[in-house]
Amino acid sequence: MRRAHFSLGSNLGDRGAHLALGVAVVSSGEPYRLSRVYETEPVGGVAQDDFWNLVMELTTAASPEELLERAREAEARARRVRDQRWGPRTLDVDVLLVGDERRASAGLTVPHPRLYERAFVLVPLRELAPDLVSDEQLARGVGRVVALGTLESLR
Ligand code: PH2
Ligand code: MG
Ligand code: MG
Repeated sequence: MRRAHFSLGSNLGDRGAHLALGVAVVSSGEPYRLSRVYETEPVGGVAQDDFWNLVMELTTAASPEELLERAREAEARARRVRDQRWGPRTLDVDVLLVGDERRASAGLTVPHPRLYERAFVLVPLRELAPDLVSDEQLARGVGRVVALGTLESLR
C-alpha cells in the first residue's frame, strides 16, 4: 500500500456534485482523505468561471495505470467534453503523485509536470501532506485560492 495524490477540479454545472462523483470513482472503495474545497481563479489564460479544487489522498494497492484509468472513468461519468485545452470542464481529475514513482510516458507523467506551478494544487496538497510541499514551493504557486470548507459541508 502507498499514498497516491489526485487533483480534482470543476467549473461547470454543480461543482460540488462533480467533485463528489470524482472522489467516489477514484477511491473505488479504498481509504482516502480530502483537503478542503478551494475556490480558485482559472490558471492558463482561458477566460472562464472560477473552479472548485480539492486534493485527494488515496491509500492504494493500485498501479499508476489503474489510477489513471479511474481518473478517466470519473471524467467520463461527469460527461466531460474535451473541446478546449485548459477550458471549462465539469470534472478534471489529474494524478499528481503515486508514492515515490517517477515516470514520463505518453499517457501519464508522475510527479505531474505542473504540480509545483499552481497554487490550486499546492495549497490543498500541503494541507493534506505537509511533508510533500516546502515553504519555497508553496510561495512559487500562482493563482488566487480561497478555502470554502469541506466538500461535505458544501453539499
Ligand atoms: N485546471 C486546468 C487549467 N486551469 N485553473 C484552476 N483554477 N483550476 C484548475 O483545476 C485548472 C485551472 C487544466 O486542467
Ligand atoms: Mg488539470
Ligand atoms: Mg486533466
